[in-house]
Amino acid sequence: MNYSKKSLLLALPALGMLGSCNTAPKKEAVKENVKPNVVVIYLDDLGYGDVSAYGATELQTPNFDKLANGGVRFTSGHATSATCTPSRYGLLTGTYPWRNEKARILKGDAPLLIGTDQMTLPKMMSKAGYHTGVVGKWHLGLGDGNVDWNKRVTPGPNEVGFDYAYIMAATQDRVPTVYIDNGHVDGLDPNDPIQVDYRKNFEGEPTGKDNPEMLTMKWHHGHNNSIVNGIPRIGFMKGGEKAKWKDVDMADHFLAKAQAYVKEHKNEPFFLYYALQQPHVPRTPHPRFVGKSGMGPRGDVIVEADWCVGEFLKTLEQEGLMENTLIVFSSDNGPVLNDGYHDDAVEKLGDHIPAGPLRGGKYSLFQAGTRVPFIAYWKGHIQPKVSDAVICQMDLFGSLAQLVGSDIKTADSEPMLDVLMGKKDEGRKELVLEATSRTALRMGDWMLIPPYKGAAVNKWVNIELGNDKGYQLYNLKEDIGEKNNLADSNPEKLKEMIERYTVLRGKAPQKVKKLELH
Ligand code: NG6
Ligand code: CA
Repeated sequence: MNYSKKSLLLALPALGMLGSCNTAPKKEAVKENVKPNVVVIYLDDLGYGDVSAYGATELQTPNFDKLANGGVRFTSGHATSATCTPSRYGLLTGTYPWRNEKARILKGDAPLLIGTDQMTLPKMMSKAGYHTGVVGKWHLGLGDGNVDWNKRVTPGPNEVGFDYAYIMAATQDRVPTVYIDNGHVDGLDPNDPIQVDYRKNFEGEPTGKDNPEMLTMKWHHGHNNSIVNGIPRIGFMKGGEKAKWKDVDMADHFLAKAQAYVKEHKNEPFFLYYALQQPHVPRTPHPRFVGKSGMGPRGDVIVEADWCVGEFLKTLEQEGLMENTLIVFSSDNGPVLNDGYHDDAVEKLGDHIPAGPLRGGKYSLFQAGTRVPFIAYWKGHIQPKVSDAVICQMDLFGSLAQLVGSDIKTADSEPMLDVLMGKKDEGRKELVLEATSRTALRMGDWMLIPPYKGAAVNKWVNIELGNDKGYQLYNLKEDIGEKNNLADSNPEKLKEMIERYTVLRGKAPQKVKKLELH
């Protein structure tokens, strides 16, 4: 069904036609508002079990829940990958990230990963008549590999389909720690130019490694380069003092930009990708959220993100856009506790289980790596329901193309608008999932993890990665926690899935003789 043709609303702008005879009629005298707005709210490292509507009992997320309980709450919604960059690549290009060798966790000065000639979700929406915007975390590279941060940083989001882009380049723990407004570092003083380097420090500049006395947050692994706001980061940076973000204000800052975007574009169809930075490290709740979860900063920033979503929804309501806006809510990968800083995430966890019933977490081929909260909400158009259909963020491309009446397709995105809208329960038949360049296959209720060398557990983050020297086969319907490996007891299913995996990946799984210890 093409929803864009359903509701034709012609509105005469107030008084625009009533001017004196001498006043020429305004160019846009008649406005068409025929297409629903689309907002993708995307969290960073939010786990399947981090949302109360998904079963969290120790943490309350009333605003995430409002979407989950008032929309389609998917129990098998997947990111393409268990880390950020590839997942965002899958979401925005509608193609599997493992097709692009470079789709791995990027440094803050990495070149733009998406080709400017490549089809993207915002380009497709743009061609369908939408204004397109991104606010928040980017982490898909910028420039051509040799960026001068003191000039317009290009190519970037504007060159791959976003009319408006207010972003941080990579992650909150990576330099440059500045906001970028349509390619320009926001608030940059030309007399204090920014320099960024990921290989070596700038002479005389303090680092987390050498200047522990300057730190307000201690690093655990990695994260011992330049110090900004007392927090040691990944990568070295010099200059740009006035432009540096204040970590505790970041949530409010991005929220205000997302709200302003909505207000500015409420009279035209818009597509907004609102990419929050929480609960990725460094976890820096604004003081008014400190202590609110009883779980330390990780819980507090989830409460903060929930509040941001609530405020954002209020803006849609105030502007009268709720019935005309489809909201998709999800996360780029699964949860992690200690991701490189001493921030009490482990110590204050209590009874909370960020992965819910799933095994693994961020970086893992087990379910918790990629199976994340995934919600579609549209007041008056989507009826509340829980859907067990398998759906992937990559499928938003095809599904939104159906919504806006575009016939543009990508290699891997499946058009699933009826599934997204809760009208159909059959989702994807098969889905290749990725975690740090390893892949596995989900087919219906079945999960195949091929043999991989490498540690079974990443000892730094204390997460089971899914590596084993033999095949792993799980029936997710009966064994959501992937505890019973059925590879030996169900050789037919194993064979069928290995064959399918080989076709989809274009290569057979590797053989592994021995597992590495760490
Ligand atoms: C890792 C970082 C981790 C996080 C991750 C990216 C170290 C030791 N660890 O390399 O802290 O930044 O990259 O996370 O540096 S993601 O969600 O953006 O993929
Ligand atoms: Ca992430």
